[in-house]
Amino acid sequence: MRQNKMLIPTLREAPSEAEAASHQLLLRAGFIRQTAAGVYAYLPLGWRVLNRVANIVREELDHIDALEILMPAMQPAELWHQSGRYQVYGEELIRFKDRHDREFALGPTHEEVITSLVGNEVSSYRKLPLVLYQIQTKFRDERRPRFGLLRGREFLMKDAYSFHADWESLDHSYWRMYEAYTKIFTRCGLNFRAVQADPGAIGGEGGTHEFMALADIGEDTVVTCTDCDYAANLEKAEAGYRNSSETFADIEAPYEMFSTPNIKTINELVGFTGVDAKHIVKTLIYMSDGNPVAVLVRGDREVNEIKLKNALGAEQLELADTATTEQVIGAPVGFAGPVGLSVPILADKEVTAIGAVIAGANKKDHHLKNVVPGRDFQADAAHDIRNAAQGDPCPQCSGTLQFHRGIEIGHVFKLGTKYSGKLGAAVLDDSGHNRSMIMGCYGIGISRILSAIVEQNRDPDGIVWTASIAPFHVHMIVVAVADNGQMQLAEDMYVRLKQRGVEVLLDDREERPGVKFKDADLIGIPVRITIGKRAGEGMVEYKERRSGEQTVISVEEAVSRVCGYVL
Ligand code: 9G3
Repeated sequence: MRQNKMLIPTLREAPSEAEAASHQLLLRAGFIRQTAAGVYAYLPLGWRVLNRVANIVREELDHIDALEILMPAMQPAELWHQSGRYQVYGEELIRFKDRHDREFALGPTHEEVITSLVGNEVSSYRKLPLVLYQIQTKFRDERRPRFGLLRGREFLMKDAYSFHADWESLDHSYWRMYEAYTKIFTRCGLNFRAVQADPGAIGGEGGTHEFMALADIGEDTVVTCTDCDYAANLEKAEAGYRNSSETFADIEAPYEMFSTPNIKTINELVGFTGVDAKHIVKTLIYMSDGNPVAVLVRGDREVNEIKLKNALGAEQLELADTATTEQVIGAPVGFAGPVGLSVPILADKEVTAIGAVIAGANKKDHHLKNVVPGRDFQADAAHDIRNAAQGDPCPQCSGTLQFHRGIEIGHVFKLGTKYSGKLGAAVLDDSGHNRSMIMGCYGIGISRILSAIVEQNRDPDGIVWTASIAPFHVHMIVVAVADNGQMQLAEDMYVRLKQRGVEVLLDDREERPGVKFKDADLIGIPVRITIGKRAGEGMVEYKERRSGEQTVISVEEAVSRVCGYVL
């Protein structure tokens, strides 16, 4: 491809609103342009990379016998009414009416559409298992789209759905998809972890895994163990417990009230008493499906609201507002404690074995000390409802937990019959009974992967594309395009590389060499071949973008080295 005929509008500076490095670089290198907040156009280079990633996904999914289809983005609202999700999703679900006033949604995902479609077309268990996938634009009206392609409102996803007669068959497909994801992300050159995750609103029984690309810009927290393969999203990560040998002196002393004028937060209490936060109990009042519940965690811990919601089996969970909290504890917020409360108490497991602690007195400007859980109050239940913390013991081995930031690039779910039951996708089993199909669903954020790759593969000069998904394999630069000898050598070399399946971007622009080199570093094509004054001797400069290594070698040597490096 001749760069003079290409559209690669590189920029010296990124627009100020671009905060993430990948967002800045994809804009500056001329890969994408924003059309509206969270809505992007892919220019030729961006489109080429997007297709390289999509084709790797296709190869690996076709390899596990998944069938590619394409579903519509326009989804009739009736399907969402049937699944009961039309109300669950608020403004994030883009709704509109057609000219006949019929309601539609722009598809954020396709469980309803695919389940209805398969339900209509498949009725015998002999047709199962069936794994269908599409690579298609999704629409989610994020309140705060940010970081370019990392969190857009219109994005490219590969979403796959599997249909089974039994759980064993689902399990088989789930792990084949899991392995396919591992191959896909490895071929994309990503540093990723597969982590145990929480199914969230999508629901479904039997577990789910997220694939996380490690990057500081990532919104998720990935928890891994120093010694074993334990890995989980912080939403789900368990905190290991070691029976603390620590005993507590004068535990038989009764609790007693003491004055803490206007001391409301844990930090203020630590400062005022000199007692470490781990000997303080934090009491928070939550509304669980509208009913108040007191939640207790150690003073130095954070409540994990996903674990809490799962422990309570609540549909709706949120912190009680100030008025409700003050009504429940009979005192101002900040003096809440478990002793003498009239609402159910759910304690984090750690609190039940914590020994004598300080807690709120449920009385303005007062706390209690020497409170002993189990003696001075009874928790109605004890569960792991706290966030794991860096340095916690691993729940699987004697190692310790470490935190990383991660970008979710893939997610695999066991759905069970959550959608097939509601949308009537059933098959006759071998004894003639009608059974709802058992489903799995599997997503990859194709456009998000571009940003994840750039976050992990860049340097001060620009992007450093991995050969497997680079927009071109070779960036060929002619120093003096007016010099026939140089141009002729370039043309010959271009043809020889093309014949070997090497994709070449030939920079034949009337630009100063410095500008061409800066653009080449910014765009990040893996190999740069420079044709300059030694063209007459058949010598060219060969440079690898990633290592920066450069040498002057013969055309022949350059051709064979390029093929060895990029194919
Ligand atoms: C919605 C809106 C946003 C959503 C969903 C529905 C996320 C929704 C979860 C999934 C689960 C899997 C198949 C591919 C892999 C992920 N955001 N999810 O269901 F209406 Cl507005 O999409 N779907």
